[in-house]
Amino acid sequence: KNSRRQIDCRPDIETLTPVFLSVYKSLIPADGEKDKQNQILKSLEKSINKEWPNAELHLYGSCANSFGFSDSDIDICLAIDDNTIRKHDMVLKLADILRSENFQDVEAITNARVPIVKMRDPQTGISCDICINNLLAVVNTKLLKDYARIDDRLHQLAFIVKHWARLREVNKTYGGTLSSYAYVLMCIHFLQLRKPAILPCLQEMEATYVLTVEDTECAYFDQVERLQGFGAQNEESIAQLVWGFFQYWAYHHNYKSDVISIRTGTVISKQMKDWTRRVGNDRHLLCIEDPFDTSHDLGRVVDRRSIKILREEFERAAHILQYDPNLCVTLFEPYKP
Ligand code: 3AT
Ligand code: MG
Repeated sequence: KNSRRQIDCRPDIETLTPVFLSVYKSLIPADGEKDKQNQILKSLEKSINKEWPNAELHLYGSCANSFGFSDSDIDICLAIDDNTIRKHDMVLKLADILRSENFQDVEAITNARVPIVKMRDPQTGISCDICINNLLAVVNTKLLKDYARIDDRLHQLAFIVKHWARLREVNKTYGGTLSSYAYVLMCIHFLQLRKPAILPCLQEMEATYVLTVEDTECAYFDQVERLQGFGAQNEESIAQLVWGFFQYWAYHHNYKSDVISIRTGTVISKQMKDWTRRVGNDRHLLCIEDPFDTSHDLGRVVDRRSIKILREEFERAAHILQYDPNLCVTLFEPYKP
């Protein structure tokens, strides 16, 4: 298919860097956001410790991995060592506790892959999802945050991609498209594969952080302050990278055979993972390996219908980035059915 051929980037690409940077800046949360989050965490801790004195709360997801917008929800993990009560019952009990402490819109969601309690903090109006003992998510949050400290271009690219995905409505796992977490992994992977590389592969380096969570060993090099300037050999601007990211997912990714893996810093084969056929609801049409839970394909939610939508959106974005003079408007134009 000749659409696979390498095409040259539009000649005026550099004029777009300031435009992308201003979009990026408009999405970064203000300084006060962190204080609000910590305030919620404190009041929650107080309420929960009455019932479970040994419970600890951890922030995870975009409020802690540095990839959050100012209006992102807060994801909280309740860590508790108690084998006497099932997770399902714990979620129900947690919901009761929060209701009695006057948190708003409290709702226990027990039938999800990860059971959670949803609620809203009355003081700040911020919505929170609270899960129980999901420590792998706390560790992958730290990994993303550490990657973000190596090169600013990851932060910029991921914000722009997340913003695009949200407006184009391809950021809904229940609709068969991808989670924010999956998009950030796609950005990390893309920057690991630039030549010269903009990001290293932290899990292939000497491990300075090691933690075993539910029989999974999580190990990687986390002294990222020692990697400042890692990507300096590569001078690509954010405009070139956004262009390249969509070119890759529109025309160069091999959907038939490849799995992207930030754990190895390469693409690996579906064959090797035994992700070649549908098993249950997992179809493996777009494969993204979780960095720690390596049996988990973050693209598992993608089905026949949504893969088509996703690929059309990648192609749409690539086309706009290549040809559209008014690109910032069209690229981020809200999806209209
Ligand atoms: P938003 O800004 O809320 O869209 P987020 O990074 O908080 O982005 P999610 O709310 O989708 O992303 O997920 C919250 C965290 O849960 C992110 C990641 O640490 C973890 N997580 C999400 N999906 C998965 C998954 N399929 N496997 C493992 N961890 C996941
Ligand atoms: Mg979130």
